[in-house]
Amino acid sequence: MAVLGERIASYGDWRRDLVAALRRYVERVADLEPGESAVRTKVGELIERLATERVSIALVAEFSRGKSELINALFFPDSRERIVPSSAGRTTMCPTEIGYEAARPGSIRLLPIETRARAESLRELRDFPEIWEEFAIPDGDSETLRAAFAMVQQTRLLGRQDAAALGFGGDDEDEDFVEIPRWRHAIVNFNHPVLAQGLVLIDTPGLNAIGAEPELTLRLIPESDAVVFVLAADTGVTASDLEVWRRYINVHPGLGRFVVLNKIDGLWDELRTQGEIDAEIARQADAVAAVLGIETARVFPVSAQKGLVARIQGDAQLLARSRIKRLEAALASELVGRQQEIIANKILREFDTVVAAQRTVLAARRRGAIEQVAELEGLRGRNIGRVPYMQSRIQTERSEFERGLRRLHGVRAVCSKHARAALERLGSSRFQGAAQEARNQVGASHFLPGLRAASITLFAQLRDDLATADGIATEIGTLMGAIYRDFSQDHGIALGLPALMSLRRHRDELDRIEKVHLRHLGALWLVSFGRRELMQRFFETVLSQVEDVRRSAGREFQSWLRAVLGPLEAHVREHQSQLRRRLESIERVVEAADSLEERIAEIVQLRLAVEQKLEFADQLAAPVRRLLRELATAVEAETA
Ligand SMILES: Nc1nc2c(ncn2[C@@H]2O[C@H](COP(=O)(O)OP(=O)(O)O)[C@@H](O)[C@H]2O)c(=O)[nH]1
Ligand SMILES: [Mg+2]
Repeated sequence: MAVLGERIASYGDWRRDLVAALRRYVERVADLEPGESAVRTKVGELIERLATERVSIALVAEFSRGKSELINALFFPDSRERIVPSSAGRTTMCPTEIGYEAARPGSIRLLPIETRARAESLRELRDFPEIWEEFAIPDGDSETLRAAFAMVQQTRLLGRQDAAALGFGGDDEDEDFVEIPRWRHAIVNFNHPVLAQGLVLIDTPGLNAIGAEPELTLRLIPESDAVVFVLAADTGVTASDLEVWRRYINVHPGLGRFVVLNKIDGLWDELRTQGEIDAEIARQADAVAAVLGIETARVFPVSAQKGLVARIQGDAQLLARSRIKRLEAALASELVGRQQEIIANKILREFDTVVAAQRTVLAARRRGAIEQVAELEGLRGRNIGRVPYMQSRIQTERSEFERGLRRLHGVRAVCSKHARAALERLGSSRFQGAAQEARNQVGASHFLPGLRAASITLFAQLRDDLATADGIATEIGTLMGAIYRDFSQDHGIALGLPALMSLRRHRDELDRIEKVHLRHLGALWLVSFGRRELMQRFFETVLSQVEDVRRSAGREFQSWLRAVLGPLEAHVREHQSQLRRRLESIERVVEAADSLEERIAEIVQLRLAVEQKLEFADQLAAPVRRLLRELATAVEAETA
């Protein structure tokens, strides 16, 4: 298998192993009370995240630059034939997602172009299976698969007016009819090893067929993990290539971008030396980098076609000349490697936090047992005279603790009130209200400034909500931090201070969406001549994206809140029951219900049991930690 395929496969294997290790962890964690249900919930979330993890690559270019051939060469060389049809002319007419979800049968799903007239965004339309046309693709049936791809090429003729209503302007102003794509979006679900590991490819059509599809600019491209922009050596950077670059790629600066200069085999000239050819390729790569305003190192000259042929025929020399491996290595380490590193770090952090919280409760129980044994040992040799003193000391401790608890409950009530206010700010109903208002404004507005104003108001409100929630989080963090400190000083409950939370990331994301949106708005206004349904559809996409940011901010806030308020609760209960046990022990010894030595032995036993649990906790977490840490070092080694 190709390097990239192997890398994706090993990432998939790693995720599967990790999920298995986490499942084993959850199965046995019941033996580890306390706080076991919190652990269970958290680990369940982690498993869910790993299972739905995907690596997506969008290929963007004008038609005929070789996107489809590149997909074949990079991802399907083992199939020994072209999986994605590649030919001269406009082949891909609509954005096509190629991936594999095991939960559904192999198929192609096609969304008719007429759905562009509907108000819902593409994201929402995914939830209406009845409006998609679906054709089965049996496993391993590449014949049917090819037929499915042929459907993606279908077009239809539409009157100029109707075409314009769907966002397509014709090339030739004199024609009465315009040829437009038949489908708006295609999803291919095909059982192939690399796809089954979670790779999703997004093949996009050239500029003409894209028309005014907001989803591509606002979602498909920015939400993919990397974008591969394909140019061809024989055409250089044309005006429309540049348009694609500016409109669809260069607006997303944070994106992992790879620029491919394809078809370098056209420069292989028998009458020239290899040195001359290499110099020519280097010169072209420099020129591309200069025009696009990127570093030459980001330009990958390749021959997709020769790369595919070389792989199929096992021709090592041709493979080297195709230079496909350098592109692959970059994608493997920068894209898959980085993705894996990010996910490993995130999961390690969350797993450790939840496991550590449980561990500190056990450690407190162990310390309590040790102290209690020391206390009882003080009663040896009929030192009964000390009993009233000890009893009153524990009573004092207890009432001090009760005071602390009352303070904790007070602070918690304040925090809860604050938290409710923040969650209300980040809540769905407030957002829906604002969205509806903006929709009405957009619907009523016939002019670009009106649209712009509605958007700006909506973004400003949400930004303000996020800032307010951030402020509230800081306040809660400060209040709880003080309580944590008090409990650790006064009652020896050693807990790490709660982590701070910031919705900075969400605010940045919002800024990014707004920028792209406002920039796109002007361009869209020009091509659609202010057609209301187009503007509305565009706006719906923006809304659904903003809604995602809001939802994610709300979830983040809530899970942070649980992390801040939760652990102390478990410790408080633990501490309370320890105080009660200490008093009980002394009383029972005084009443001679138990002999002192028996009681001491019992508590030593208890301590041993807790120590076993601590050991077991570490053992249980070890396989999960190993998988996560192993990876961190592997990634470091690779980039070194
Ligand atoms: N010489 C040469 N031709 C290529 C190469 N890659 C693709 N092509 C040809 O360019 C045309 C368009 O390729 P295709 O993959 O369909 O382009 P797409 O429209 O970007 O998907 C086809 O005729 C391919 O055979 C290459 O590396 N070298
Ligand atoms: Mg194609």
